[in-house]
Amino acid sequence: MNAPFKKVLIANRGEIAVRVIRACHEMGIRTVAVFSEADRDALHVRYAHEAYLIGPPPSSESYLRIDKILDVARHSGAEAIHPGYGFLSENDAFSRACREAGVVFIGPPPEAMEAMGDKVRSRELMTKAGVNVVPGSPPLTDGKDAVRYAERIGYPVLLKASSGGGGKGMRVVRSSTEMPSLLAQAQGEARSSFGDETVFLEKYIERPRHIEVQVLADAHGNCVHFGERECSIQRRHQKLIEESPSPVIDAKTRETIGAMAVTAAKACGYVSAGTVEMLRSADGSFYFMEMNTRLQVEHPVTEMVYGVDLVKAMIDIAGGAKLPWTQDLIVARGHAIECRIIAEDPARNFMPAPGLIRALRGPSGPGVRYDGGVYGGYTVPVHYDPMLAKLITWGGDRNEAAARMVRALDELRVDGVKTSIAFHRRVMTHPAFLAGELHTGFLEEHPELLFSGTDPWLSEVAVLAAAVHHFRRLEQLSLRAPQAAASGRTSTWKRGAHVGWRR
Ligand code: MV4
Repeated sequence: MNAPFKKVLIANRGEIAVRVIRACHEMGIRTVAVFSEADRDALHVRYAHEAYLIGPPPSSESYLRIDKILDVARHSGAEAIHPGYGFLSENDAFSRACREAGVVFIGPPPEAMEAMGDKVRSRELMTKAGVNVVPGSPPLTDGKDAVRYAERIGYPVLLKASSGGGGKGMRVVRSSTEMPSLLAQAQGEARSSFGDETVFLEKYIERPRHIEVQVLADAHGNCVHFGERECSIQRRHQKLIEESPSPVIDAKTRETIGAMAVTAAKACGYVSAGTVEMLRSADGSFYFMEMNTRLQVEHPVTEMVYGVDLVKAMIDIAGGAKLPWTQDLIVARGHAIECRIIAEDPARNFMPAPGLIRALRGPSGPGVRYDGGVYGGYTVPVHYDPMLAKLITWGGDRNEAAARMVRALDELRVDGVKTSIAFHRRVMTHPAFLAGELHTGFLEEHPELLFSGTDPWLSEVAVLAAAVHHFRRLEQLSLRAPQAAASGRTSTWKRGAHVGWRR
C-alpha cells in the first residue's frame, strides 16, 4: 500500500523518536526531527532527513511547546505528527491544535483523550459500558463523606487523584482514624501536581499484577486487541521489565480481557494504538484501571509476539486506512521480554547517572531486538529521562526468551555511566522471576536484586587477569628455569637474548 504521508514530524527525542523514524523510512516517508539545545548531538537528529532547533533544554521550553512544533510542521511541510510517548503524547490540547492547524495527529482524537484523562469520568464511562471497574466512590467532599464511602467499600481503600497518573496523590487508608490526614495529603498532592484537588476512593487491591491489553482501532469503527503485556516489575511506578504474554494468562482469560479492552476503547471513541491497563488481584479478578492513550514504551514485546509493527499501523490508521485484520487473524507466537536499560544506579535508589558514554556495544544475534537512542561518545543529558535503550528478546517460550536476555545483557557493554544492566541480569536468573511469580511488590519482596554481588563483567576481567598471571608464571617455570637447569654453561647474556629479560 502507498504511504499515507510524504513527510512526518516526530515530536519527541531519544529511542522512541528513532523508533518512529525507522517506521517512516520503511514506509518511504521523509522525516522531520525537532530538538532542543541539549540535543544537538542526539541520535534522532542524525537519523531524520531534516531537523529543527525548537528551544532551550528544559522540555517546557522545547518538546512541550505546541506552538513551536506546529511552526516546524508548517515550515517543513510535514503533513502529520507522531508524538511518541511522554511529552505531548497524551495532551488533548495538542491533538486539538494539530486538527485546527490542518496537521494530522498520529494518535487518538482529543475527545477520547479527555474522556480517559479524567479518572472519575473514565470510571463512570467504563461502568456504563459494562467494563469491570474497582468498587469505588464519586469525588469526595470531606472526611465524613470519605469515611462513609470507605465503610461501604470496606477497608483497605485507596485515595486517588482524578487527574492523577503515575501514583501521584495516592494514599492507602486502612482505618477511619487515618482518613482525615491522608485525605488532606492526597488533596494537597493532587492540587500541586495536577492543579485539581479532586480525589476519590477505590477498594485497595493488595499485591496486584499489572496487566495491560494492547488495542488498535481505526476511524471506521473497527477495533482489535493484541493480547496482554505484564509489567509487574516496577519501582515507584517506573516500569523496568515487561513481557508478553503474561505467565498467568490462558487463552480463555485473554479472550475475556481482550474483549474488555475493546469495549473500553469503543466506549470512548478511540482511534489509533492504545493500552487498557488492568489490575489482576490475587484471586484472579481483573479490574479496569486506566487507558493510556498513546504508544507505550513496552510496545515492542507485543510487536515481537504478534509480528505486527504498531507504529506503521498508527501511521496507516492516521491516514484513514481500515484495519487489515479481524481478531481471528491475530495470532501470538512465542514469548518476548523487555528490559529498560537506564542510566541509573539500582543500588542508590535508582539515582539518575547521566554523563559521557565512553563506549557502547549493542547486542545482536538470534531473537534480539535492540532499540537504542544513544551511541558511544554521546553524553546523556541531565534534562530528560535517562533511558538509554530497550533490550527485547524473543523466544519460543518464556525460558528461551529469558536465557536470550541473559546472553544479550552479557553482550551489551555500556562504558562510562552506571546502568541497570547487572540488575536485569540478576532478575533474569532469579528463581521467583523464572517461576513467573510476579506482582507490583516484587522488588520490595526481593530487595537483594537491587544490589550487585559481583558484576559478571568484573568476574570476566578477573578470570582474564588470573590467566595472564598464570601464563607468566608458566613462562618463568618452563622457559627460564628448565633451560637454565639443562644447560648450566649457557651464559646469562645468551639466555637473556633468547627469552628476554625477566624478573
Ligand atoms: C491501584 C492499586 C491497588 N488498588 N488501585 C498505581 C498507579 C496507577 N496507574 C494505578 N496504581 C495502582 N492502583 C487499586 N484500587 C495499586 C496500584 C499500584 C500499581 C499499579 C500498577 C503498577 C504498579 C503499581 C505499584 C503500586 C501501586
